[in-house]
Amino acid sequence: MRTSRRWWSLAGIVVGALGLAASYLAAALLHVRESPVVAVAEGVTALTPGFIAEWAIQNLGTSDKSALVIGILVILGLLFALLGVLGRRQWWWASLGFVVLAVVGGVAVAAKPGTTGTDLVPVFVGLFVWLGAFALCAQALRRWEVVEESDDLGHDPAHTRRGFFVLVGVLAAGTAVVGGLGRIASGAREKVEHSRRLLRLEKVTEPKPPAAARVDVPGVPPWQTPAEDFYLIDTAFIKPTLEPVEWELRIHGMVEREITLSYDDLVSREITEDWITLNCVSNEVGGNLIGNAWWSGVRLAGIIAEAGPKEGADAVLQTSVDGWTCGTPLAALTDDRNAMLAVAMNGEPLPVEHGFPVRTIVPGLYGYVSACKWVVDMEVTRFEDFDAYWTQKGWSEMGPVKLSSRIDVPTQGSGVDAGTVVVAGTAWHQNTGIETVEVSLDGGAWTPATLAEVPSMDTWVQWRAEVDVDAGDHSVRVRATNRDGEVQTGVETGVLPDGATGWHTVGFSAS
Ligand SMILES: Nc1nc2c(c(=O)[nH]1)N[C@H]1C(S)=C(S)[C@@H](COP(=O)(O)O)O[C@H]1N2
Ligand SMILES: [Mo]
Repeated sequence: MRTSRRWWSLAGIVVGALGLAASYLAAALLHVRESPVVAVAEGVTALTPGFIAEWAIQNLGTSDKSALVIGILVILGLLFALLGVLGRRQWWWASLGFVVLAVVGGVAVAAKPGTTGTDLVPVFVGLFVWLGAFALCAQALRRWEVVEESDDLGHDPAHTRRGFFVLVGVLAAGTAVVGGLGRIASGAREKVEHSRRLLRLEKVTEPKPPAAARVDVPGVPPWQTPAEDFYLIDTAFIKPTLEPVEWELRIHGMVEREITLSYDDLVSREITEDWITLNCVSNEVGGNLIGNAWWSGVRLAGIIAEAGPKEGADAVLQTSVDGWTCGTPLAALTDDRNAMLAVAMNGEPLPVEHGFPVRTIVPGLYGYVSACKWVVDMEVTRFEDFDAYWTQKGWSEMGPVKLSSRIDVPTQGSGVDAGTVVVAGTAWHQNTGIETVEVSLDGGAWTPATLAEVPSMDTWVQWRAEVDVDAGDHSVRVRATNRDGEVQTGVETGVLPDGATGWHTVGFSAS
């Protein structure tokens, strides 16, 4: 005897709901803009003929969107029940059905502009849960069937039946918990995004990237990096959601006077603004863990002077609200470079993932020793007295940015027309500045590139050069010289412990 359809469809529904909840939680935690169900809803809207959409808006008013999501959930519920029943014949029919649903969700997510691989993670999480949980249910139901069929008195049918219901109960409870967590995670995020939108930072000005800072070569990234394209590196699985009214920075340790700053205290101070390029120590030669933005904030030199560092202090141990730490040389925060507590990036309050409401920015230091996001604590101390997050994992205590350069055009492995080829890219040595950039074709003589004009020594510098090539395979490499006359080393080292070195080399072929 087969276990009844009813129980298989129940299994389908429970498993389906759990997968949706898991995917919702994953989307909330990863701050994916398009959770799969919402993406499907939007896809349906986009594909809906205008008159139907119009009808929905007229009749359902502003609740048309939730009506659509609810409608999709109801349809999904029916589909899940159907998949459960299909699974009764062949378990893999159900699995195939779940895969098809995941593909629909994945396509809807991928169809949205600007999606990245991360946006698809919730789809995979959901599918993984569907397949795993359905396999468990199918196994429990089969065991029940086998026991009912056999006359073996050693097995108690009531017992195996209970096994299935316990499993269903556990999965349903799991759905409630996972869905609730997703609700909390997305709620906190929505709340902080809302506060962020409402913030008016009156003294913060719009970025005006100088036209002369660009070389006009297609394929070279913009000189000003838009916030949404700015590389993201942190250890936070769940990005902290810190309201400006909750934010407080305590400056203590080896100081004459402890200081505690509120957000209002901070933004009522004099604002400093600057173009500063930030990069990661883990950036490989030629890599893209680097970006340039217009940062607005308050200079740390003044704030630290108010606290009055004591004799012997040489470091500031910074801690973020989620417990990440970094050790910054005290001198870099108090000398005349524009080290700041930044509140805005490219003229807007910091994006949540870039440290809202306040982060540190220090020109000339890699992010891991300076650019603390969601910063809430600064202890003036000595390097010998602490280990920070990355230094205890083998990275160097000091992290000054290394003189570097990168070729963006032509790209590795590309094909170009023989003759004159434009080579272009960027070079950087924040807090020192770039003096010259040179390229070398096929290991030949170094020839100077033309540099675009930058407003300060703290940003990357775009450059372009021309080389003449015959048909065939070629390679071009780049090196920079800084304003102190130091020439970028060609010695190749990896990113550990204090940043990669070597000349970026690109192979291309001309025909
Ligand atoms: N709170 C916190 N701040 C942090 C990090 C982190 O993991 N947690 N990573 C640092 C590193 S290694 C870098 S390179 C920069 C990256 O800043 P971004 O993500 O805004 O580009 O942030 C720094 N600040
Ligand atoms: Mo980094």
